[in-house]
Amino acid sequence: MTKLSRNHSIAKVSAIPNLRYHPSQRFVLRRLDSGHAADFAADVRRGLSASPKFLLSKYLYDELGSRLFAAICALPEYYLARVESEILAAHAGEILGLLEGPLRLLELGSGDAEKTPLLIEGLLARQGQLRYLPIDISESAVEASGEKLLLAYPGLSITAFVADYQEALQALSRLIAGAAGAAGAAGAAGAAGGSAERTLALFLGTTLGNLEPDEQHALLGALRRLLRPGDGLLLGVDLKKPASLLLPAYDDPLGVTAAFNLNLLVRIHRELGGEFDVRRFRHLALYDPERGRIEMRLESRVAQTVPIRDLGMEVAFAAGETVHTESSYRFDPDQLAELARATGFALWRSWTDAEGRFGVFLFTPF
Ligand code: AVI
Repeated sequence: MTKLSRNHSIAKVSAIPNLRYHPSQRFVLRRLDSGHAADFAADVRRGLSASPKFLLSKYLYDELGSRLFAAICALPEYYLARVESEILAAHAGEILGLLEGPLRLLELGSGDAEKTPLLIEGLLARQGQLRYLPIDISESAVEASGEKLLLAYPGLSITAFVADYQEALQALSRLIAGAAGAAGAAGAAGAAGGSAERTLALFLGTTLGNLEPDEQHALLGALRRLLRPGDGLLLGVDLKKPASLLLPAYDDPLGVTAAFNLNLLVRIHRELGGEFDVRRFRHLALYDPERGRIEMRLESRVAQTVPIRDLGMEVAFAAGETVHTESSYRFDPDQLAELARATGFALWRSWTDAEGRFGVFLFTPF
């Protein structure tokens, strides 16, 4: 497949900041996180001043981080991506058959959208045209996956949101309700709107697990406010299992996950002038059985002080001190159904692999 040249694929609309469109009008990209650089600086300051130290996991996904995550998904140890794809490939027809059409496809945390074609193809076969609304924090991933999908599927049009989920869902609900502001509303609302369409929302890859429980609740609540009875929410989550089966997926022998984690320090170096020597830190993956979550941390190998120029601060690390960089919660099916019920969703149907490692759950609003 030929790749569209970056310069020709998406043009900047100078009058409308943060809105870009594909010349064919099939790709609208809205970047909502206008305060992103300031947020990153403030969040790094807050996290590295705290005790214990932390960095928010959403910052793992700069351009290199997104590519490293795609590489993680190709690792044999990271069974999650493979098993979820197998479940979707086996049951996409059944999943789509439960929903009455025409549908638009909303995807939270779309990333490289590797698994989305499993549903896009079934929907295009059924309805000829499809509106796809991906939301992701990584602009490079949304751009690259959008270009690839547009080339592969002429019946597809895309309105992409580069934003936090909550921010994007608010913008989407305004568009869907037809209450979009003037800027860019015509193109984007056209791609999102259409009251006859139902919505199938995807939240795959166990990305829900990267949120804390209160954030999971808030996000599902925001999604519920956007969806109507008859719409669907397809959630893919990794199921609880012994640490011995989980940990290799988060500490692979090639060191790809370590690079993904350490890249956060590289990003602070590049964007904020943080003088980190990444060789003085190491990647850790731990399982907390009480909370049912994997934690990624960065451990300082030595006692050291690291200046961060743009923040005008120096961060002292003790030898062995760790910085929390990600939580990845596991789910059990009853707990997930309860969370969904508490936010206004009823379980419609669910599928797992033969070994019960991963679950795909279809919910509908009640
Ligand atoms: C994106 N997210 C669901 C991944 C996970 O498994 O929690 C991120 C990841 N972290 C380490 N490896 C993969």
